[in-house]
Amino acid sequence: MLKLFIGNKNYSSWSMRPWVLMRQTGIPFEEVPVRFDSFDAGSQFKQTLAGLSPTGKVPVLQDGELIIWDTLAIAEYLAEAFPEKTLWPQGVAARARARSICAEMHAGFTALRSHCPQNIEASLPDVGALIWRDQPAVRADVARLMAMWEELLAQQGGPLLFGDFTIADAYFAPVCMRLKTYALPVPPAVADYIERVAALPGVAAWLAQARAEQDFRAFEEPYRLQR
Ligand SMILES: N[C@@H](CCC(=O)N[C@@H](CS)C(=O)NCC(=O)O)C(=O)O
Repeated sequence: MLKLFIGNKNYSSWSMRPWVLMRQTGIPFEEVPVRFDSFDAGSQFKQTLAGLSPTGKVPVLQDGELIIWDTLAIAEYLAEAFPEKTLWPQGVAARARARSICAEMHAGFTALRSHCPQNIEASLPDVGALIWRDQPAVRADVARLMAMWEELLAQQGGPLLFGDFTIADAYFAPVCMRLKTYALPVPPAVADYIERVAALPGVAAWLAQARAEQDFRAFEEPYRLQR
């Protein structure tokens, strides 16, 4: 049985991607939660991952003796291991496009990621309004996302970025949730896409479990003193 090591569901956007991918597509796996205490070398989190992940980060996928770390590598491994699940879109051009936007997400959108950390159970519209007013780099990240999603939804005809659910939607599911948490402005077609993503059974299951965690970690919450 595949084992997926993940962080707190409320906070860990990288963990959310492969978990949603596997849950939504019915790939069986055992989940191993590794609670965030801190990311210091002596933390329980780092000690649990020592000897498992060379980066000391989650997610990590274990398939027998094989360890796969880093979200993109995990997604590619799953796509190869479960070809019948068509995790990437069908068609060479669509696949190349999907890989491009996942790689763009993997390496980019740093302003959005740092100013609007994942916090599924929170609603922070006032914080979002200040960030929107004061952070041009966040506005630029969101503008790029809107252009990307609007173009894909128009070209592919929806309901998801490449029609049916693919790795690309798993990749952007945490971004959808950030846009909701911080109530950042999005055009109607994108707002509808965000709601469709949030309603996917695999995403909805993650959101419900994230809300049930009720585990306040101050170092993950720059904008709140308590839940
Ligand atoms: N590029 C990595 C990033 C993983 C990552 O940053 N995970 C965070 C949790 S969301 C983590 O484990 N952080 C611990 C640390 O920074 O020491 C991936 O795609 O898996």
